[in-house]
Amino acid sequence: MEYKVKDLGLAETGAMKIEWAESRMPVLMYLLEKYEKQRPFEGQRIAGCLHVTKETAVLVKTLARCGAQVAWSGCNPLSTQDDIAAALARDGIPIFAWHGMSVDEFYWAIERTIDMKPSLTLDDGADLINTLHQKHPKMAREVIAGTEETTTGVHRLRAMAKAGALLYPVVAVNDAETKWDFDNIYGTGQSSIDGILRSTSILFAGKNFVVAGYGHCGKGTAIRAQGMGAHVIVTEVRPLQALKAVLDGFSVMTMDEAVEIGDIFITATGMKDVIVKHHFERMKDGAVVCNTGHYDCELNLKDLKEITENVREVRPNNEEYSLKNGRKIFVLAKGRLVNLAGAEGHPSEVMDMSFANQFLSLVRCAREGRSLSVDVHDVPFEQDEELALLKLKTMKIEIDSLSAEQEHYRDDYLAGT
Ligand code: RBV
Repeated sequence: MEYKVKDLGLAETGAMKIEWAESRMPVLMYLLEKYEKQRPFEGQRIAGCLHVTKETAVLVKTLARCGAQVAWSGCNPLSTQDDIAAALARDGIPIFAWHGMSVDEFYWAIERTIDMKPSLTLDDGADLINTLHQKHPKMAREVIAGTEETTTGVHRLRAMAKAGALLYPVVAVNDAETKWDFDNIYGTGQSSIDGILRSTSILFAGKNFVVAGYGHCGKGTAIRAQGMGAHVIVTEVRPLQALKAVLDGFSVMTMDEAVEIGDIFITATGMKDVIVKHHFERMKDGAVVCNTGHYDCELNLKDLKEITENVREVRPNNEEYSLKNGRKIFVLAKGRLVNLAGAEGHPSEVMDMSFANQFLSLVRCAREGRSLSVDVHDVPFEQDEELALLKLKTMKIEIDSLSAEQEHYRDDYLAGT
């Protein structure tokens, strides 16, 4: 079997972490038990491109135990946990991922997973789908269907579908309520703070914490920073989101204003050039800057380098930029996802729901993929409800249900007052 990881000797540490994650992912474990005998992926070749974390490893092992032949690469050059990659390689998964790979190596790794001629794909950020479409269109036409994990990827795939460029159907796992209303808010919120703390050990209380973008990820990060006593400032371009941030109790202003007072900056927009040269130039001495959006283009680090005299790594994932104006700015995780590069990504409990959605969506792709139109499809509402109920059950929380009489009342338009 072919694989490429940093050090196979790390496998035992990785295996222990995977076991830990399994114990906190009861919904996915329930689905494994339910589907293992049915083997819904018998004969399927699943290529995956998603952060190599302990939670992802649980998903990969679940797919393999349900009959799939799986090949894997990471979806970000800095997010692979080398001990997890080693554990998967030791378990016989063809995995091509290591922390700190170059962009060329990143695409090389994707190509190695494409070597298996996948029948199903799993993406986080659409890089695998994109590579298949650009470099191997003939093979792409033969893929039954795929899934997409994140907001940025779904945006790109919808644009591809609109332009008529999409060659096989894709399920937008990100848009399931049991994914984005939890993973994107509480997962990103906690793991981004985690990444900032591990790379700085900074005090949050009393700091001006600037969040660019008030989507689900920005909101999650804002509420968690506020909970730690920071004064949260939000910057936005969308009037509705800005208004929501105001009524949630945050200060809203332009980035031009925020740069003068911010102590910590985090971008969560999915857009490029959110913080550029004229912003960096006016930041306070000692400002900490990072990103939690999918790609590393939100902070324009090329701009920052142009006004910098010297760069040195002062702690893991923390680079000090000494500016020509005499101030210092600290950039975390080279502007890549601070929660995955600087910490371990979202906690297992929340990935349980995201990856249960991935699993059920892939089962759907394997069974019905050929009859899906070539488009971006939503996760069915029934799947969301089933997973929410399962999650509540594993938490030993019971809820009420409506009586037949109450159901009738809801739909009775003649009821009056
Ligand atoms: N993400 N995965 C993890 N612990 O495996 N953490 C975050 C993990 C995913 C998350 O679902 C999000 O949509 C995506 O990373 C962004 O690339």
